[in-house]
Amino acid sequence: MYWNQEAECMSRERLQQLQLKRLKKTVERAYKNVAHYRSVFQKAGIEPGDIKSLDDLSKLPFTVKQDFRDAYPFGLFAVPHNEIVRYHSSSGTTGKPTVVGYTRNDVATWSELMARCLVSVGTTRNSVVQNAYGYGLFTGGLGVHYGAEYIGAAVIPISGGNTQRQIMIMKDFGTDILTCTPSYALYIAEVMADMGLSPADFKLKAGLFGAEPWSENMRREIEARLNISAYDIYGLSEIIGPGVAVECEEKNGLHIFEDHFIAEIINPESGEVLPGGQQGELVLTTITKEALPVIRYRTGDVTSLTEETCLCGRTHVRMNKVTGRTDDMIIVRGVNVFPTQVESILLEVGETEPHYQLVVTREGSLDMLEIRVEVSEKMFSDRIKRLEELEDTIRTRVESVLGINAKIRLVEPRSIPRSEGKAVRVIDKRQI
Ligand code: DLL
Repeated sequence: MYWNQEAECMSRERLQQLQLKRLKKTVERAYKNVAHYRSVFQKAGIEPGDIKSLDDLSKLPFTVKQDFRDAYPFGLFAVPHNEIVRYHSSSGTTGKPTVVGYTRNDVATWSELMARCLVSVGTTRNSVVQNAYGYGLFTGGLGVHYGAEYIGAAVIPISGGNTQRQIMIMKDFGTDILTCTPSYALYIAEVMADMGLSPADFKLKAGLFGAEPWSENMRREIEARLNISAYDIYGLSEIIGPGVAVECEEKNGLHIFEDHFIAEIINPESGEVLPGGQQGELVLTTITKEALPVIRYRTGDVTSLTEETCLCGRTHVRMNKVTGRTDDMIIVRGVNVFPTQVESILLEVGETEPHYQLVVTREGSLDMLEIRVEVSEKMFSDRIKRLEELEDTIRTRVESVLGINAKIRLVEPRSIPRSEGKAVRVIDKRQI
């Protein structure tokens, strides 16, 4: 099933012509309207007119998350403010978050792409879509919402949390499509079983799960426990939000919507573009975005691309499931966390040593974050009450900055293993 067969099944030749036309326009607009791009292009000795073929894309400099932070809040925008109709922001960054903006046309494009994603997993205008992605600055909630409404399906804008109520509504409203993170889907399944309910009590058919990495094992688990078909959806705020790529019924890679984005895979060390099939860092360029054109964005996500034809009939390139990150970002309950954010909180609070570790586990299907941090000899032999106060201070600060409820464990001096190379800051024990 397609939402836009013409776009999704276009011949590769026509697709590439379209990409080139749109790329040229994007590069010109970025150069003209965004000081950052003008300056980095000039430094690299490149002008928009140098882009004559799709291969020329590799001449352009990369954009990284830090560029968004440096330009906080609106420095990378390419349109005047009165053209912006929506802001979103990415989760879990200390200090300056990543701010993104959309024009009316951008919201329309995004709704179209999300409609494609939902239809790809079997949503129709008769569907009831229970949208348990978070509503708010996070792109998941409103992204799915607009796509579902665009199709003409009925959306339940329930957002995440309050799981028992979520399940009651799912049953009573006859939900057939569930959208949320894969870990939350598993949690819903557990609570369902605790409530004495079985999949037969529901009309659920399919789920659109993303915003965090998940494995084939996890897919099997979710599919068995909820008796549904589970599909992967990928996206990131900097590019548009959810709706960059989605699986089709073949579940063999996610089609990237190439009429709106150009994908490359690079060697994360050298920045060199890798040939098809090789694993590396995904780099994305937007070619239709108005408010925030993004050129060669280094996603930090590790995957590979295949152009082999897909049985579903779509011609767009497929990316494999994301297997990891090139940096040390972890995603805990849907929140993106960098160890350095925890580090700056610890430094700010003081009274601890600069030796810490983040231990992530999954209890049932809920992610748990434990922050282990060494305290000084003196502090360690101090009264328990003082230690408890310190734990409390750190916990409160982590909660307010990162939005995560973490367990803080103060440990003895020199008990966190030292490393001769890169410090091992993250121990991820989740078996996903
Ligand atoms: O997570 C957008 C989204 C919402 C995608 C709902 C899918 C569904 P950010 O908060 O900016 O945006 O986080 C983007 O999350 O660079 C990946 O590391 C990770 N990520 C997103 N989707 C997947 C996925 C949203 N399907 C970051 N598999 C990205 C693995 C994913 N990782």
